[in-house]
Amino acid sequence: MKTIRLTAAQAMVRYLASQMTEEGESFIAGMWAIFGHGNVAGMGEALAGIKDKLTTYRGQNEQSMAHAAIAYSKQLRRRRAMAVTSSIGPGATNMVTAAALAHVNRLPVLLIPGDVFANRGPDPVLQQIEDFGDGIVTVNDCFRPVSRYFDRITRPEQLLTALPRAMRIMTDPAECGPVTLAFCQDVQAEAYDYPESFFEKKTWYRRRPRPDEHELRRAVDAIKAARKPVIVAGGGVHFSDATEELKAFAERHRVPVVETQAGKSALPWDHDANFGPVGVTGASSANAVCADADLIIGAGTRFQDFTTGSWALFRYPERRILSLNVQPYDSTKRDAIPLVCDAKAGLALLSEALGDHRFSEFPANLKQAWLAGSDAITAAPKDANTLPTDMQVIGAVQRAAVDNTVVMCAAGTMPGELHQLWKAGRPLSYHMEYGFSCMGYEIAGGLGIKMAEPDRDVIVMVGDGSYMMMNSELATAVAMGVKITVVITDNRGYGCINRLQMATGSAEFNNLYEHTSQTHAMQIDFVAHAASMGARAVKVASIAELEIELEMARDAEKATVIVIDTDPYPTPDVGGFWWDVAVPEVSPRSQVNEARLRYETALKERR
Ligand SMILES: Cc1ncc(C[n+]2csc(CCOP(=O)(O)OP(=O)(O)O)c2C)c(N)n1
Ligand SMILES: [Mg+2]
Repeated sequence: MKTIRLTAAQAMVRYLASQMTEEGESFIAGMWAIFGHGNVAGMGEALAGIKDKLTTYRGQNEQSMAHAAIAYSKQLRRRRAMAVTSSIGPGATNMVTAAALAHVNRLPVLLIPGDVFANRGPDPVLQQIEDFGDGIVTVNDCFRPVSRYFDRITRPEQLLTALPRAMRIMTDPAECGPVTLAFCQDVQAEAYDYPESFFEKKTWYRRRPRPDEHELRRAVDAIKAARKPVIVAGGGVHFSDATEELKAFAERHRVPVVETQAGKSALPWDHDANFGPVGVTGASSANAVCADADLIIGAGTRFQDFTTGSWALFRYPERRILSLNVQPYDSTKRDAIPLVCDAKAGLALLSEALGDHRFSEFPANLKQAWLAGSDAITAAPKDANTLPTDMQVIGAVQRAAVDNTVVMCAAGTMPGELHQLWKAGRPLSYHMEYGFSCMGYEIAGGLGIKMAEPDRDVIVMVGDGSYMMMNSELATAVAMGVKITVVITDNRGYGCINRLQMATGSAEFNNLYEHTSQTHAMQIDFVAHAASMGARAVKVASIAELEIELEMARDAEKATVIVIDTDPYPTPDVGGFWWDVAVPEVSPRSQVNEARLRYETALKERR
């Protein structure tokens, strides 16, 4: 056996650079790195040595670097992924939130935190926590519940089994998620005679599992027995590249489609079968179809509470759920009839098996009524003297959008209102991280999206709160020449949580700055802040100015930040559905008691 003597870190990066996609690109599209003593000598030397084949990027925070990596993969439908390496201790734990985000959203990312010395020579090394009763616990054990595969590399030859397992998880459609390879810092530098064959190019083909024939038959029977089915299209439709099959299915069998946050843009907004966004942040049209449906057909959805209205939305008495999902875990939720398969393959086979079976006409008028209502609230304001609403900001961005625009967001007011109001055209023109809804995903995520699809116009929507939480990858985007447009809606605090607080009967408290314990009124100059990181930054005074600046941003030479003050109180008065947020059972506040009564009534609707 021919061998080659490499350090474990050299072997790791050499292996990663040899893993290919079906399309002939390297699966790992790059490595984000912030070095410390836990990875600079081992991983750092190895990455410098392979930089022609595997590019290393330096961001500003391990969490946001991982956000960029995750967004990159989401935008590419998981075809490629990125890796992130950190030192031990704080650099490592900074990535835990990002790991959880990738875990919830079923997205691949390879996290390589440094770890303590395997040989324990320096015990305790700088930043090592000490467990009094367990000799093998390190901070990296925090990654266990938020990784789909976790391993700790304590000997160089363990890479021979750990790395192929890591690749399998990241390329497996059902088990896809974050992989953490905690890399003991002494081991990174340790040499071993690796078989040369380990570094040969390897292609990872996409698996498209077809349904079991009995499951397929039961699914066909269930659909044929239904009178009013609806398809709930989730993120799996995009991951599987099944948008054409979904459209063909909906047209041929005339089944209405509604879209989750992750599924939005599966069908164009104006397609006859698309009844719009579903659930808590849904359209009246979609929710009416769902309330009436006797068969809910999930297509690549995990049925999270925003989709199901905390399980009160699908309220037809004898309704059943059929869950087409590549992951068995999702396929049997709420006693669903399982159809375990890839969405693209499964929808095509299901359609074939259904033959000419066709349901009655799509419900009339629902969609027109919805669009009339939503168009009214996104229209440019007549009165330029009042503070714009976030809905009007969405309208402006929509009017300024072009065919290849991707609008993205993650947390705050915007995700819900974009889900409701954004008119998505082509697939993946809408990128929402709403599995974890992580404040701080936005700017780094925008960077990742633009790296994945450099030709697309990427618009990041971010609230002032999320911007304040994490913004520093803006400097990275500017430095890397990655041109994104960031729209900051400044309502001076956490507007959406403030409204939720009021809706649950509480007084306004600790959300908007004016309700916090401050002695000097918080005033943040977002333009100066963004400009200090090298971005083009402007503040606009009106919706009309916003539209002009959005056009200018498209032709600008670098990343642009546009700041607009908005009103923290108004929300769409159309669409939407109940969401289960538990209201206190006892309280001296009468408003809380009233909210509790409403809550108890609403709970009775849950199925
Ligand atoms: C990391 C993180 N912390 C807390 C939350 C809970 N949370 C959701 S939205 C929000 C406020 C967002 O404020 P902002 O970005 O200004 O948006 P707004 O609702 O004001 O438009 C908070 C605190 C979260 N989603 N993520
Ligand atoms: Mg805000």
